[in-house]
Amino acid sequence: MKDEITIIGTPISPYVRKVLAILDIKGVPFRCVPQIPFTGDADFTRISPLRRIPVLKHGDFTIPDSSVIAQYLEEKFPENPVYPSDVEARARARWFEEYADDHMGRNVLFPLFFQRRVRPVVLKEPTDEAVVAKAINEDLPEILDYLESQLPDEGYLCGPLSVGDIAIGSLMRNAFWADWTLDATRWPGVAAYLGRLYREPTMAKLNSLAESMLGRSPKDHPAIVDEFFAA
Ligand SMILES: N[C@@H](CCC(=O)N[C@@H](CS)C(=O)NCC(=O)O)C(=O)O
Repeated sequence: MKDEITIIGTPISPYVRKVLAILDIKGVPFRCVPQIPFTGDADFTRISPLRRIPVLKHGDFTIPDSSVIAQYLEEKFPENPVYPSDVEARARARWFEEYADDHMGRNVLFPLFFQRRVRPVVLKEPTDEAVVAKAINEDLPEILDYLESQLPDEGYLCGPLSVGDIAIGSLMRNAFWADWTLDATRWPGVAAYLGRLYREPTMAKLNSLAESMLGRSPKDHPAIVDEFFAA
């Protein structure tokens, strides 16, 4: 279909779930092609020069990068906004999105999820335990201290649920899938915040989709995803 939206990328990726969550919140229909990273061919490199997921296709238009896609979706489909209307709150939401995608991506996702799940399962390489230990003992505590200092007692980081919360919640979920546990006595605000976030219907739904794919062969993933979104 001419105006069909397709997201290329496995929902196991927090960057992919971020854009799927935005589409779901906005009620925009889409298809998802659950491509696994690190396996792209020359065709994929043409649409994603950094060979990363997600990539959005909207009719004839194609663009990579979750933050660019998120902004595009907000501008194309302004209903049910995920960027706050207040300028300062919007800047903060973009900051938390960037903090999650970049800093938490490098210091949480890659050392934990990549080392413990992607390396052994997808790349057939051993986990580097020193990298995992540094993330758990040094980088994650610093990140959680920062988030704890920024969180309100109730609600979300910048008022209503925003792209910043979606990015942080999506990324942290992958840490749990890498057998990490959050010390709720040391970071009670973060624990309560993630609890609230994961009870949001969109987040709950996408987390359960990704959980149903973990541990299943990649060749089963397209059928799992199609069935999930057809239901
Ligand atoms: N800044 C990018 C980061 C996306 C990203 O790093 N995706 C990972 C999967 S979680 C990927 O495709 N990695 C493959 C690679 O780096 O070669 C975004 O927000 O879309």
